[in-house]
Amino acid sequence: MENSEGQFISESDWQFLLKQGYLRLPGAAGGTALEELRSAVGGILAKYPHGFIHTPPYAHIRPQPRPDAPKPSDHTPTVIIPHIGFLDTRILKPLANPKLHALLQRIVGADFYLSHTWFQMVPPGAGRLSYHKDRRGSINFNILLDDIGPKMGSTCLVPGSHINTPPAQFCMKDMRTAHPREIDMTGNAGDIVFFSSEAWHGRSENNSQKWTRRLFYNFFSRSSRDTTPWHGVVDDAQIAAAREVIPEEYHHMFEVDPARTKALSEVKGSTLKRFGLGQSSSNDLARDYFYARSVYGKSPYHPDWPGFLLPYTSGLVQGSRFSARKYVSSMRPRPTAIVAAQAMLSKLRKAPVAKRQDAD
Ligand SMILES: O=C(O)CCC(=O)C(=O)O
Repeated sequence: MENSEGQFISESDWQFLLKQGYLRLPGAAGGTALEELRSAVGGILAKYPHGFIHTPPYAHIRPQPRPDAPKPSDHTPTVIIPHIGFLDTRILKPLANPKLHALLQRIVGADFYLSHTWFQMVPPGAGRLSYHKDRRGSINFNILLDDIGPKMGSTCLVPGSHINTPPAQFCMKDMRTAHPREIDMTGNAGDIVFFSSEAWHGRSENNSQKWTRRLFYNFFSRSSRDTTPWHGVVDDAQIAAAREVIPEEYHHMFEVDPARTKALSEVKGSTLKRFGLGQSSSNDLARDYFYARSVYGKSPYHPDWPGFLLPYTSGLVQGSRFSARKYVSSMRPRPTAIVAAQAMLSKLRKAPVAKRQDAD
């Protein structure tokens, strides 16, 4: 898993990732690594053939196995196995690679977390997952366990949309339909595909006759999250077993320390910069705008904490400079009016009835 430059990815691949928000690495987990991953997943699927009932990742609830197969009409029509790296630690072995570790550190800074691992198997006929952006300060990669072509249930994404774009709901008439510039994260079994959580992304429909299987790995910068989905859900023995397959100097991936995150999340600078970096802003337009203005095209490094990142940033923010024109011109009047009306309605619904009557 290294290229001719002795790195996990070449400099031109790095530039591509910065600009486009995704990167395909053909065969990076191929050969015996792929065989081992498939064997581990096969053993887990034999035990949990229908996967687990969907549980929000940060609910800190232990997921329960599904008694029956998901149906295409279900809210979650795919077979999902959360925390799969802790069910068979062979799935975590790719993370022991120092070159991969260095790349992840370049993206999510010193002391990053392994936030989440999961497996997803997409049945034939499964529909699309709508476009969205996820919380900031993280990076994902998939390992493809099957050859996956276009419209076979892979992650889909709009290239370059991780920078200078508002949340998808302000920009798309229907977030369930394919964007004109959409690409599918296709490839062969054993390929690794990186994608930014901040790009407009979703999952394409599976129009093929085959189930398609992928492993997901998600990492967070320590200044952007004070916990992980697995914390309090997997037991101590599982964490100890996971640490066994990872060199000691990378054990920070399994260490949760909210006080440290709190210290790292302190930001100095203008009121607007502190507002922009005060919370993960992917669905709040005003905060999102000031975040964008404060970080794009600039160094993400925290001035007071060498090697650590400013909260909610990643190494990818350096990819393009902030452009107010590009940001605002991505918005569409109708979707924006709809989001604004929905926000107003939800505020009214939350207001106490007496207060509303007074106002009337
Ligand atoms: O590939 C998929 O199933 C969608 C992934 C996704 O939306 C995510 O990881 O946030």
